[in-house]
Amino acid sequence: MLNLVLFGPPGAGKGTQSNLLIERYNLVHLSTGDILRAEISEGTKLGLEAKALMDNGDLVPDQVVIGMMSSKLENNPNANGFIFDGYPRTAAQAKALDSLLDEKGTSISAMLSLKVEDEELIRRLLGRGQDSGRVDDQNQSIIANRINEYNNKTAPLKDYYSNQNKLSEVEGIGSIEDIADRLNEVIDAL
Ligand code: B4P
Repeated sequence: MLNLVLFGPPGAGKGTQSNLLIERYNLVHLSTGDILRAEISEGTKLGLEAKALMDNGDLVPDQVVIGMMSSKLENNPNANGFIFDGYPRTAAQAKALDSLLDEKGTSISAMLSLKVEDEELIRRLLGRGQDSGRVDDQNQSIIANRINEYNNKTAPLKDYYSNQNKLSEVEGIGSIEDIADRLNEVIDAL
């Protein structure tokens, strides 16, 4: 199985690139952000709990996202592999993912980490906020909080995967096609 963690700060292009990678490598796309937004639009209890945190740019509690991911993996027993987009975001989530995959007799193949500086992230997210209706994309202080959460809780995961020799850093500035080519090159060499 090919199991990829697509990593990077908010606005790095994880969702954008995931859509291209799932086509090329025939993978199942699991985006915790998308799954949580679906829960919100369906008005579930979980969605109601997550909404206030997400609108503020805070992370949703680990036990919520770990449980969600576990059931998504159960629901896709015949997948060729997965793209984990926006997951894991904390050390506890990374450990839980390793255990879940281990139970299925598989593991993470690589972490692809997109590098984009803060100024460009803010520009992209405010741009998306103009037509997405996403509350967390519309306000510069919420975006700053998301970047802060990323730097404090999520960025250290690069060490977690680097210690397993699984980290590849990829330049995330340029055209969407050029960035896709860079990712494909890393994946094809795995
Ligand atoms: P996500 O949905 O993961 O939101 P994101 O990080 O902002 O998305 P992404 O990084 O995929 O955006 P993209 O670059 O594609 O999470 C939202 C919230 O959910 C979190 O803040 C948190 O509250 C919660 N959450 C999610 N997962 C969680 C977890 N595991 N644990 C706890 N909480 C969790 O797109 C950005 C924009 O850039 C787009 O408009 C795109 O068109 C543009 N763009 C992309 N590539 C570009 C390029 N090369 N050049 C120019 N623009 C580009």
